[in-house]
Amino acid sequence: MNRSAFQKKVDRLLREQERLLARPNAQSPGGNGVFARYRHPVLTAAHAPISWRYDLNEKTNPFLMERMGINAVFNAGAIFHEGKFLVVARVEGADRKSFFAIAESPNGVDRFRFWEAPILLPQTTAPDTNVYDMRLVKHADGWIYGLFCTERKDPKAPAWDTSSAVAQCGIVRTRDLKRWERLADLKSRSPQQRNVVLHPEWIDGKYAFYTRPQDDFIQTGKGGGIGWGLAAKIEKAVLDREIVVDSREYHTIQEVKNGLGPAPIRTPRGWLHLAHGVRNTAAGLRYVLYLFLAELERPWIVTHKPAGYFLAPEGEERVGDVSNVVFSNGWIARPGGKVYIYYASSDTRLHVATSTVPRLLDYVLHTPADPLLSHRSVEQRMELIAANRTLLQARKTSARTAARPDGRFATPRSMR
Ligand code: M1P
Repeated sequence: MNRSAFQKKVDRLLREQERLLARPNAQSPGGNGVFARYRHPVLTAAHAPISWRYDLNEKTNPFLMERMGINAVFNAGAIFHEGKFLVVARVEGADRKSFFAIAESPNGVDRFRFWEAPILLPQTTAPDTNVYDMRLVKHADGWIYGLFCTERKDPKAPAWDTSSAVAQCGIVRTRDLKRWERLADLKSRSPQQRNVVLHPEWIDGKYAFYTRPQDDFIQTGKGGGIGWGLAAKIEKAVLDREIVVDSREYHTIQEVKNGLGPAPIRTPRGWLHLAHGVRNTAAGLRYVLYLFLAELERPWIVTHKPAGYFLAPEGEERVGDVSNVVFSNGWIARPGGKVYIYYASSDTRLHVATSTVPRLLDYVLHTPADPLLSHRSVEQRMELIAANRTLLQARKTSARTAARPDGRFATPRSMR
């Protein structure tokens, strides 16, 4: 039987997508020794299944048009589950609504493929207008939790204001990432909450949360900073008190605001954290990622924090729906120490970078902290230059002694 022109078009769509989904990824050359970037993003709008976007019935869609476009696939929570690398991505439709969908990969760096359908999130009595940025964490209580931002129109906004929203922390839990139970939204004293993360272990028999209290939807007001609070139970979690663990600071990468990324990784030296910092520029806000370390027994005490950013937008990452942004809410540490960092660029696509726990620890333990003053920063650099001067001189001397008897230089081993 001859395939109709319509069927051939469908064949082509499916074939082209298969090619994209099967595309191998490879580490980008170069790098700074702290982490490695990869050549291709791991998820984009084009990775969303054809069946989520097209009506494949010739009778109802004779022109084979994309009926329900996908605008972007970005900020993803991540977990290693039953031998697979899973991410729960923020998928944004052309209608601006975000939703969550799981994609899996056999190796964490390529061949990410969405499960057949997105997550249909159970609702509370106040339906979510929008949801985004889920942090997945396997808690010591045995459940896998997903904490995300739920946004609803601000009921107090005047009639002319159709933009102001109230952001709060929604909570779901699951055992298999297929059936989700919705719990009550987190209650805290802050009028706005985003970037809330569940700590994976009990603290004094309580659930511990990293928060980001704010006065306003966009502006932090007198709030801001990464907060910390305890709740006696998770089913109707209430934080009576929040303390600030990592505050925003004048003339730093987190001058305007900051927020925790994924749940921290337990290491022998402390809890390793990945977070985002935001500063203002003439071109708008700039989001970068930074790392810090906190005490194991008292996770609210930060012990080490390198100056500046760990990862900033680069090349094509700098451009997208919200340009000059990198954001991460998911990473996976494997038993051998390898770390897969899922970060999104410019609210448009998802990338992976890899490193290892020892390497990241070395970075946080031995990179100087922000001295907060330009001349102190120059002094730090002078120390480095002075230490390197001695080493570079020693290299020159050893290269001279390695010179061949005929007076010509032997090629150093490292350059062969
Ligand atoms: O547009 C950049 C990011 O803005 C928000 O992050 P924050 O609350 O820290 O400002 C979030 O909407 C996030 O999803 C988005 O990537």
